[in-house]
Amino acid sequence: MSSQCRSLSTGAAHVSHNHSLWTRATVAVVGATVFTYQYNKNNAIVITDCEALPVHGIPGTNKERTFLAVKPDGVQRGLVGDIIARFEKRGYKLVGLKMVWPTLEMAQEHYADLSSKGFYPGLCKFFSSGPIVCMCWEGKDIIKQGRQMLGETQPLKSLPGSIRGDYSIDLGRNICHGSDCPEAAEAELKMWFPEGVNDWTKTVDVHVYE
Ligand code: DAT
Ligand code: MG
Repeated sequence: MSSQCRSLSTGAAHVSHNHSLWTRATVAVVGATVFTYQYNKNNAIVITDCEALPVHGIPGTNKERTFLAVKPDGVQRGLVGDIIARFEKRGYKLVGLKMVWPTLEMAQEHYADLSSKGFYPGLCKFFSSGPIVCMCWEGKDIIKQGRQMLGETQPLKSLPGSIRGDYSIDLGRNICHGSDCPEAAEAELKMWFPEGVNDWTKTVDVHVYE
């Protein structure tokens, strides 16, 4: 149950209505969270079900989400804070964050779509050579904007101002990963955040979105 659900459940407990006992099930939508509630014998609202956002959010809305990772080279070079700061300062919302040392099998699963490429074994070996920092970021157009902020796959083609354009030179040491489409974001977020993320409300969003 999300904290939003818990707080509505608590906050609404004193609301009183004249309904028959336990007979009415009603659905409310608060933000993107769907609640089903009933009135108990004291005419208090009781939340009976709370459907939180899926881990991949809602593509095409302000609750779109993507999977970004600082790869082993970015962690070794001390770029975690800088990369997080870029997304924070732009106004995006961090909803998931953790350090993971991927096994070779996890790397192979993550890059499964590239398994036919000659560089796949080396890519997976490097990706599992040390800890990575896994992030789930949320906001309008975050999948495409995240890719732009990362830069081109080939660092030498990445513009200054992008993460890869500022900090990398060689293709196999390009610092960061970002989902490239909604389908990839869903699969990658389900893989790296099976425990889910945090559906928190960012109060400054009124100064980020009009
Ligand atoms: P991206 O990371 O921009 O999504 P990708 O998914 O095509 O790029 O490839 C994954 C990673 O594999 C990429 O960040 C670096 C490496 N890679 C891609 N193409 C490569 C190539 N031709 N030779 C060596 N490594 C490559
Ligand atoms: Mg890719």
